[in-house]
Amino acid sequence: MSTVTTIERFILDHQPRHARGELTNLLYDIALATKIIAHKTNRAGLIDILGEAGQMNVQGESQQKLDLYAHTIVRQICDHTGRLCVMLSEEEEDLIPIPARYKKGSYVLVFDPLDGSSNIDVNVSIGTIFGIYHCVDEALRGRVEDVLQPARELVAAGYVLYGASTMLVYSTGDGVHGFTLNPEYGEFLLSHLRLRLPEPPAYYSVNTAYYNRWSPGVQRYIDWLQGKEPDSPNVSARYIGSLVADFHRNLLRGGVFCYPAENNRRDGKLRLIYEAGPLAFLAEQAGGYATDGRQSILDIVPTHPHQRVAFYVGNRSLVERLEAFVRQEAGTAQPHG
Ligand code: AFP
Repeated sequence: MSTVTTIERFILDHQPRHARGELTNLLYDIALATKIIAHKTNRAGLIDILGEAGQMNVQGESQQKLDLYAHTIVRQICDHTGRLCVMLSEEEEDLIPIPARYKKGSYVLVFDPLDGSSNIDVNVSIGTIFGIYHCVDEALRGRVEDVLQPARELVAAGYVLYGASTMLVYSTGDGVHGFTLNPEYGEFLLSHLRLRLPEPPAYYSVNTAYYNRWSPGVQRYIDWLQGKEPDSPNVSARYIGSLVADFHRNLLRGGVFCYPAENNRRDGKLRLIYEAGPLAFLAEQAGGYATDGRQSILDIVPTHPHQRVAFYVGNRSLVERLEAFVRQEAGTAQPHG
């Protein structure tokens, strides 16, 4: 029988020698929270049978929207363990402080508890995204400065995909590793060691319904992806509309995911700190690249916790080509090979 590696074992084996175990335990807390979320999302279709959101279910408990439920689970599992100084969630406008009655830790957790939640009702894959930073000043309790760090400073990042099976994919800066939840044991087991974006890439992913809202440079880039230029790549289109699922597919098959800025939405739709940043970190760890069109997502210093950003991520060859089209549009084009 081949060796089975649980996520707990893997995280422990891969922590640096000087580690105090705080990050290891935080990653394990996140894995635990997402196992609980996975259990709940798997029962999502039963809500119609067992009770609508806002009503009492058969156990007499009030039903919660799943994204709020996921937010609460992560928050409750992580707020009292002494590993965090502050949290930021897509589901809460304000920073989430660690209550004064609990010990404060030295890490910062940013997360989107359930991304793609409009897909829940139609049984399409959804996901949780997370990023972990060191707090800026260990002597202080969490402040906004702690979450306004560029993604290049991430200590770890990852996502959990609730799909045909549940997968946790993460990196602490030493490659990207994937674990598949075995529902019989309730354990994440190592299934994908050192993921790399394959070449040549297979897919491009973008919502072409918004074509008329994009700048001419972005339109020309999408035309290029669609095979309209002599040097177009040979890529096929796939778009789920669920960021984690689109990113995951492209990570395994190679490709580029695009969510451009639009005429009426100059900063795009996706969030920098807890969506684009962590996925950009993973992409670079897998040999890829992420940009807003002008600079690496990893170098953007956020000015607001819920800031949005245009987002292109995937194989470096495809993503850098977008930057070339944008430069060309700005009239500062470099000759492209
Ligand atoms: P929802 O959470 O509203 O479903 O949005 C999902 C999402 O934030 C991200 O997961 C998708 O990549 C993107 O939006 C899809 O947006 P469009 O529907 O505008 O293409």
